[in-house]
Amino acid sequence: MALVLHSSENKNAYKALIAAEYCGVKVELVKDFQMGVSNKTPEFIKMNPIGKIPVLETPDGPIFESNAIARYVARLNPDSPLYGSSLIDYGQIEQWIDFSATEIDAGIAGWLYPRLGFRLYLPPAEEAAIASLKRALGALNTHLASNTYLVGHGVTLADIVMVCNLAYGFKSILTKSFTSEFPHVERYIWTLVNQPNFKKIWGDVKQAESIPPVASKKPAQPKEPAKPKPKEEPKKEVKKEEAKPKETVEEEEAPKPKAKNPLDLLPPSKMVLDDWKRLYSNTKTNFREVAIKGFWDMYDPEGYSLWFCNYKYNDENTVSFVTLNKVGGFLQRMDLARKYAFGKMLVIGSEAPFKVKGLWLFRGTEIPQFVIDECYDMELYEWTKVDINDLSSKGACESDD
Ligand SMILES: N[C@@H](CCC(=O)N[C@@H](CS)C(=O)NCC(=O)O)C(=O)O
Repeated sequence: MALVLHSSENKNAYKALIAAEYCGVKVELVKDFQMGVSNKTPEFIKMNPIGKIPVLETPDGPIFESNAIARYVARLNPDSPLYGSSLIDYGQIEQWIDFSATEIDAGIAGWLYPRLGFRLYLPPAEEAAIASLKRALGALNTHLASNTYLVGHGVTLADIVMVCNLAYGFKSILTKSFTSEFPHVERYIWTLVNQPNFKKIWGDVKQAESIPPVASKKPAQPKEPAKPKPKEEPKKEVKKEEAKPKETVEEEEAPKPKAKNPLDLLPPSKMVLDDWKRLYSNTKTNFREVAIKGFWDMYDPEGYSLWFCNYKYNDENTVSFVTLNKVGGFLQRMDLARKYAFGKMLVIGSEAPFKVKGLWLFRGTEIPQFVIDECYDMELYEWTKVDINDLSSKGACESDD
């Protein structure tokens, strides 16, 4: 008789389903499970007082927590290889299961969930989540440089838990440009998700092509109380997907027709951005006389506009390297506007809190909409258009440079 798993399809349920495949045990998802409904009934709350999925119903009582469920399933078959063949194998399998939960899964969640609106979004918290995830992936990468599997020479429960957490991350937020720093982790996940017992449960795993944008347009203020977690949509017939965040991710994955950038349709300008960039980089001395003068000679206020930006939350800039990373990240993200923009950012002050400000030149007389839409940092700055007829602001541009 099959054991019943109360859950929608998601990475946590998949851990038990994959373990069951390896052990030759029958575990079936409950029919017509509706997230937000089925897990709120008194019967469900009796099985898991916190009302979260998955829950495994066994003849001897229910089990919640996905790793505990996967461990139970793995032990149902005493001959299963999922727990290795020695005490040290067992210890290391448990070690990687815990590492996967506390370092990998927590790091992915810390980066992804605020962006999906499930947690408060704060840029410094995001920086910290990414840094800690990179540290964990770096360690994993080093281990996998000389090991095909986490423990021993075959798949164990540690691989099942790790790959489920990683696969969810790869689908949702860990883009190729992020993961290429960890080539052994890449080799590991793609090898394992293509093994039949994984593939049967996960189907095809496609790596996210972009990082999901921050759900709320307005950045959360530090003192704002945490928003209640949005309720999950009742589940219909959904196959092989993570429960909540997948909708956002799938929308991101849908191929979009490549539209021409509206800025390419603007009337031609006498100012050639690349000429300015070349002049800027080639001017090594007499900057003011050569580059600044050259800029004002070529500037076309009908085809371009200049903008000051001031970081809105300077009082949070208490650690210099975090502030520099934040600005570095912003510049990296603004690379998407390279063809239509030029910017200079400054981190000011020798003591915390550091001030962050900048000056940007954009094609067109307004800040391009695609930049506002695609670079979430834009809303973290106060933007003021430079009035070039106002000599004081013109002077300010020069002194900033
Ligand atoms: N640590 C738990 C996490 C379970 C969990 O967060 N489940 C989510 C869906 S993947 C849930 O049930 N959320 C509903 C809620 O928060 O009320 C496990 O591994 O089973």
